Amino acid sequence: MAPKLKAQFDAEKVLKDTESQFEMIQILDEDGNVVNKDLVPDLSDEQLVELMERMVWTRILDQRSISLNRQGRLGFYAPTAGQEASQLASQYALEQEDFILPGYRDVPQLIWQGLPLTEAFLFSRGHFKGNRMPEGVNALSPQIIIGAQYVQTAGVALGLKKRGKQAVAITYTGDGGSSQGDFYEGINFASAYKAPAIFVIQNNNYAISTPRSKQTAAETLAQKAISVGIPGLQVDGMDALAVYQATKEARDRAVNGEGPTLIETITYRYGPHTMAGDDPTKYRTSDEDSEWEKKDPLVRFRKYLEGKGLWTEEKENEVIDRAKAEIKTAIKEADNTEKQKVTDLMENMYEAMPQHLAEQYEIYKEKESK
Ligand SMILES: Cc1ncc(C[n+]2csc(CCOP(=O)(O)OP(=O)(O)O)c2C)c(N)n1
Repeated sequence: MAPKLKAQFDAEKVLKDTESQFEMIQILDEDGNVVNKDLVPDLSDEQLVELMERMVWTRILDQRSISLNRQGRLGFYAPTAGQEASQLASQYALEQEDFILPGYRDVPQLIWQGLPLTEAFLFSRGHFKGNRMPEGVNALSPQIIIGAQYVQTAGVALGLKKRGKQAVAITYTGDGGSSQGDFYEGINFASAYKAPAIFVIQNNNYAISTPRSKQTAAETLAQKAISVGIPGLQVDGMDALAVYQATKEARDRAVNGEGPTLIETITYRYGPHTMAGDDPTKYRTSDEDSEWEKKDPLVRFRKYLEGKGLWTEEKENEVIDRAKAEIKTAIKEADNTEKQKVTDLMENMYEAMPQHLAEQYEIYKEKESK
């Protein structure tokens, strides 16, 4: 029997009306043409070039990291190619005093916020030195527990508010992460306290092998913001200008005391989920891959900059050579870093060690001194 409310309340219409508010925001189309003039961010030519340089540099880092991983010279690695606009244009909208709470794929944002590359490689190897942020880099280590960083971000953002800082906490999860309990708890808590937080969902269409279509019945992930009373934006995550502008506006709202924003970036990872062994050909078709490659963030931004006379092949090659040289130096430095000892692990885990570990600590200290 149809619900009695039906006559008064057209559930399908309410749903459709709601969802229609979350259409994907785009500024540059796939050919680098401006399709939304009113939204073009206020960035100087130098800033546009800098953002492109960072994307090119990071694409090279991804290629080299995959190869170093295959040679057994890196540890954990989650590929980033395809997600450069989503990751780097959002980071570009931040200030140095802002806090980043990244997921395991978000090492590039940390690097551009100031984490030295050597340390990023040490993080990949599980070394404690790769899990310590340098002075002046406000960030936590990449989170492995899916969604946990959303709850932590609500707390960090509330802390910033209570201390009267003009700063925000930004966090990233994936489409899979948006199904976790922590996701909802984080956005709800931050909204209730109007904490200066930016919650990014990088929707790269897959949570390992699980497609986005199996994740939720919701038409968009951005619309989840409605349930906690904050704005949600769905943005073309292959469009650096759109990602930058959305994050910039979210940051402005947050520091003005208007509370958090949820941003869903529509993106794609070209590589496997991680280098630990999943095979994307088992869950994606090559046609799907090529459709996304046409949307590539670097290709589109390059065309835009070339149209403005700001980018050349020569310039791109310079960045590629610089990236390769810097990566070579950093991996050597990582190789030359003293190996992690058991006592390092214990010292970095506890402020005050429990008695049974304190005893073991002495035993290891003795062994390591030989
Ligand atoms: C709480 C928790 N459950 C399960 C896992 C195992 N796991 C690691 S990555 C992953 C998929 C995450 O997908 P998504 O959030 O879409 O992020 P993406 O890796 O695509 O960026 C899962 C289930 C985990 N790390 N933490």
